Amino acid sequence: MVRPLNFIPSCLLLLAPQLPSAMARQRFEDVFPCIRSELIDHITAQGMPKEAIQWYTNNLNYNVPGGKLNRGISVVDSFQVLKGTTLTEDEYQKAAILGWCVELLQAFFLVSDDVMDSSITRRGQPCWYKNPEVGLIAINDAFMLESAIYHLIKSRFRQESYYVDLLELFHETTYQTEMGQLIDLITAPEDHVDLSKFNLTKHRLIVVYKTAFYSFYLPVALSMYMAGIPDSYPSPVSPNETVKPFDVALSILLQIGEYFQIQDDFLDYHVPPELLGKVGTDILDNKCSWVINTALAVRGTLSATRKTEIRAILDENYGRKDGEKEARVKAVLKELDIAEIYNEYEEGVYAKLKGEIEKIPEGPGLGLRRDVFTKFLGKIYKRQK
Ligand code: GPP
Ligand code: MG
Ligand code: MG
Ligand code: MG
Repeated sequence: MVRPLNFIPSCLLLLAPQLPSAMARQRFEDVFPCIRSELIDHITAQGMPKEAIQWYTNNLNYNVPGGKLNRGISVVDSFQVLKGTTLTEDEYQKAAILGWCVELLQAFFLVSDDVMDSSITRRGQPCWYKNPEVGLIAINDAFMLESAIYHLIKSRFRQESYYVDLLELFHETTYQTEMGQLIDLITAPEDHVDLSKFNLTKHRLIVVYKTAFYSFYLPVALSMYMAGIPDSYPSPVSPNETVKPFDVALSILLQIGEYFQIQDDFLDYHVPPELLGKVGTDILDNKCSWVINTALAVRGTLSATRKTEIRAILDENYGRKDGEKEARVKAVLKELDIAEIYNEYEEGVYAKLKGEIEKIPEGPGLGLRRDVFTKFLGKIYKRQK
């Protein structure tokens, strides 16, 4: 494989203040082999047989590095913003290791989620458990991906003052995601449609717990611990006020996470597969998505007769594995002008978040930086895929 970026000396990489994203990605990807070696060396030193070492290597290679890596890379990006000056090689390595721990957590979730959802493919290949030799061993493989996080954090961060903060954050985030998974599984089973279980409040709860804590808050909070951001500090613009930076970050990032998922739900329904890069299946799959919840909510503005008719159409046609039924649902969504409601939502949430980010007090010392959030928001605003 040709990898031209390897010809750039690492001293030049260190000097570059803003790496173009392909280079930043390559540099992050290049840390994965070190992490894999450390994990493999460890189980080898435990005296595990050759087959187990090979199995674990396959597990790591198949499930960890093949995704978009946005979560992992955002640990590094946020740390860079908070630190404000170019990272040393050691600082880069540490941030990247925490980034890969987020990717390991994601791999643990996805390997187990695919078993629970009876999914067929993931990241363009069969789901891990679908490989005939794997099957339900995938459950143990998922546990090992999770345990790898704590092995790496111990080996690299045991001496740091924020070691316990990292552990608690990973544990709490995992628990929150499991709660989200629970409500997702019992609200929208694929084989039993019951729209009376759906509403926008439930949707928000599922999204925040199942996705936003681990995808948006976790990477930023990790970088904040690494950067030494204190739990609270006097506001640099009005010193009588106290800033609680982790609370501020949590509030903004959970909202960004919800916005991101609402986009995902809307694009699944609205964008043709040739533009989206995948076929949207939320309607067929009985997903508790923003689109169906919004449709159920706006029925309130229609005449009583049309309201009843629309509810009957949705009850009969939503979540059935049938293209004609899906088309009937889509016709109702068009009638209700879900696309217009989405545009209004997007403008509103963007303005609200921009306003909240601008209110973060910034000073010359160590503290939260608005740029951590504006970067996230800028990347997703008006995205089409
Ligand atoms: C994927 O959601 C699953 C998660 C984000 C968290 C899983 C949590 C566990 C504790 C296992 P999904 O099933 O809605 O999406 P996809 O279509 O990617 O499977
Ligand atoms: Mg799934
Ligand atoms: Mg799922
Ligand atoms: Mg989706």
